[in-house]
Amino acid sequence: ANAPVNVTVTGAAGNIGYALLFRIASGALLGPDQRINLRLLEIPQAVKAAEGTAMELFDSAFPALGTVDIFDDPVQAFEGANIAFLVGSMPRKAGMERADLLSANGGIFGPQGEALNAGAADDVKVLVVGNPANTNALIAASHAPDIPASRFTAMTRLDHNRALAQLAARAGCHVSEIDKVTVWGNHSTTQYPDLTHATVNGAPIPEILADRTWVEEDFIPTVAKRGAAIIAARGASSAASAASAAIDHVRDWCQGTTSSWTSSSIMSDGSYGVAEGIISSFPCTAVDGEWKIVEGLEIDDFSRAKIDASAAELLDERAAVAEMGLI
Ligand code: NAX
Repeated sequence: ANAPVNVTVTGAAGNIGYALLFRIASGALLGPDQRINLRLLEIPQAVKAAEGTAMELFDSAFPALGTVDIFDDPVQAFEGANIAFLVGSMPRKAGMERADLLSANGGIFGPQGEALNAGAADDVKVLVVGNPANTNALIAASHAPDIPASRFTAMTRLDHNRALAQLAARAGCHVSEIDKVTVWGNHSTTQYPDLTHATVNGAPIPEILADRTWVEEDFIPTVAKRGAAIIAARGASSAASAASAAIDHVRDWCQGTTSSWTSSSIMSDGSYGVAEGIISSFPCTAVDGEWKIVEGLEIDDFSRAKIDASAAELLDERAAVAEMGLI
């Protein structure tokens, strides 16, 4: 049998944590035969709730689950981590200034980046889910000089999955029949879900793309604002779908992508005119444990403007955290 894999989950007592931990422990992440040791990080006030979740994990008698340890200190929680899900954060609340939002998250993701740098395993893979996810990932990466920046990623897989679901409904097909959809940019309302290259059962979709009213006024805003629609309906933000997307992201990263590509927020190398040094969403494959940007796609004028606008927002966020000394 393989050695156990150490998986650290921050914000373990929260809504996404509650959905994510049971999927990881059930084998959905690395298969039913890979033993996983869970390391849960919470703030001191939420440690007791995390202990309750750990009791339920214990009671589930998962064959793939090894140990479960709970910490309120990031240095201990990231010790030996092979995979880290950074879920706990300070998301924007009504009336919050951007500077307050970014500085609160700098206080979380700076120290977590340092702790990862100090103690994580050499092969550590980091997925930031906590918002503002892309810039939080940039902050963590900048505090971990010994870890390749390519190991810090942010989650746009939920946006990608939402785009697949919306297109499947429009095309009258199953999501599994769709390929070559991309979410570009920031995990925010400026994100650009791009259907230009999309196929259904291997065939392009010119009739759907010709319906610009649907693409521009229905599809794009529906995907970009889906989080708010879920809150309006459930009275709580997306949790199980976010956890499922987090599993999809890390599973594909470790085991390889199975479709032509998926969407992943990774450190830009300047591809497609997206400035270097921001963590932005691209069409990506995962091969041998590394994300690779799918190069050479044609970008039309509409897409160009949308990609540029979301990259500009990420550059703005980077400038703001740089000015505050957070990166
Ligand atoms: P909850 O508020 O239910 O849970 C967050 C948990 O994080 C809490 O238990 C809190 O105690 C803990 N926490 C806070 N600071 C921490 C720290 N410094 N170290 C460790 N734990 C800490 O939120 P939940 O619904 O689980 O959402 C978590 C995050 O995911 C939010 O930032 C949210 O905005 C973000 N999302 C990101 C998505 C994405 O697609 N990238 C989609 C879903 C979600 O909205």
